[in-house]
Amino acid sequence: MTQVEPAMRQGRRIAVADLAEQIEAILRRHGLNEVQAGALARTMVAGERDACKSHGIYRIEGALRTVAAGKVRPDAVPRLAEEGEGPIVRVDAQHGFANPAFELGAPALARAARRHGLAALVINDCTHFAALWPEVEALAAEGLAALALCPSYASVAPAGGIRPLLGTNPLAFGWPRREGHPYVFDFATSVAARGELELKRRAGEELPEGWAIDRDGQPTRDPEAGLAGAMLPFGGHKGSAIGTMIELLAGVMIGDLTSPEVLDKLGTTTLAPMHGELILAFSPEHFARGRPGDPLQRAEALFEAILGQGARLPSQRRFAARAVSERDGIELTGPEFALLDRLLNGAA
Ligand code: NDP
Ligand code: PYC
Repeated sequence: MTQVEPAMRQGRRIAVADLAEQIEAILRRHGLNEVQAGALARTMVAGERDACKSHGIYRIEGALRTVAAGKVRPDAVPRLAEEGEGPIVRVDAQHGFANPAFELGAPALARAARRHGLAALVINDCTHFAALWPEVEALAAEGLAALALCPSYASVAPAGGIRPLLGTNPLAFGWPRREGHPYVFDFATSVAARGELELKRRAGEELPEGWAIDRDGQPTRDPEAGLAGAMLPFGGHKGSAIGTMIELLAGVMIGDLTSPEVLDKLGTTTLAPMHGELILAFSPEHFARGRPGDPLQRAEALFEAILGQGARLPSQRRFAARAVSERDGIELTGPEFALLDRLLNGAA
C-alpha cells in the first residue's frame, strides 16, 4: 500500500454545497449528463455530510470505472411509465444509475401512497452503488413511512454455505416525525457493507471477527482474503433469509436480476452492479383511519421509551454528523482532496 506522509494526511473542511459542486463537475467531466451527474453528486455528498464514508466520494472512481467499462449509460434519461390510478409506479432507468430514477419516480410514488395508503415504486435496469437512506428520508419528509430494498452482486455466503451467492442487499426503513429528523435505519444484510471491507483494505486494517470467510470457507480477518472469499450475513440464518427475501422481492418479483445473475453478467465485483430496486411507501394516517390514537404521536411514545433506556435511535449518529457538516463544513483528508483534484483534471 502507498505510504502517505503525515503532512499529506492533514485535511481541511469544505462546505457541503462546494463539495457537491466539485463532485458534479467531476462526473460531468467524465461524460455523465446533467440528470445522472446531479443525482449522483447529491447522494455522494450526502454520504460524506453524514459521515457514511462507505458511500461517499470513495464511490466516484467505481462509478467512473463502470462508465468506462460501458456497463452503465452516462447519458441515460430515466422514463416514468404513464401514471395511472394504480398503486404501482414504474421507472425504467434506461441503463443509467438508480438515483436519478428514484428522483423521477418519488413524487408519483408519494401521490399513489396518499391515494391508496400503500404504493410501490419499481425501478428496473439501474446501476446501483448508493446508500438507501436518502430515499426513505425523502419519503418520510412527505409524511410517509417507507421501505427500500435492492440486491447487489453475489458476495455473501448464505448461512451454512461457503461461497458467494447473495448480495449485501441493503434494507432501509423510514418513519415520519412531526418534529426533527425521521426515524431511519439502513443496513446491508451482510454483517457490514462491502464498501466497509474495501475501506479497511485500503487503510491496512484487519476485519472484525465474523465478517468474512476466505476462498476455502475458513474465517478470515484479512480484508483481501475476505473480498476474494465471501462475506457473511448478519445474524446468521436471519440475515440470510432477509437477504434471500430481497432477492425475491427486488429481483425475481420485479423481473430484474438477482445478485448471482448480476455477477454472471458483470463478471467482476470491481464495477457497480446493475439490477432493479423496490421502494414501498405507506401512509400511516390511511392505515390507522378509524382506529384509536394518532399513529405519529403513538410512535413518539415508542421512541421516547427507547431513548429512556439510554439506547440511541438509528441514524442519530448520522444526523449529528450532518449538523456539524452543515455548520462547519465536511472534513476531508489531504489524499481525498488530491483525489478530487486528480479526477477534476480528467484522470480516471
Ligand atoms: P451500519 O452497520 O453502519 O449501520 C446500520 C444502521 O444501524 C444505521 O442506520 C445506523 O445508524 C444504525 N446503528 C448503528 N449502530 C447503532 C446503535 N448502536 N444503535 C442504534 N442504531 C445503530 O450499515 P451497513 O454497513 O450495514 O450499511 C452501510 C450502508 O451501505 C447503508 O446505507 C446501505 O444502504 C449501503 N449499502 C448499499 C448497497 C447497495 O447495493 N446499494 C449494498 C449494501 C449496503 P447510524 O448511521 O446513525 O450509525
Ligand atoms: O457496500 O456492499 C456494498 C455495496 C454493494 C453495492 C453497492 N454498495
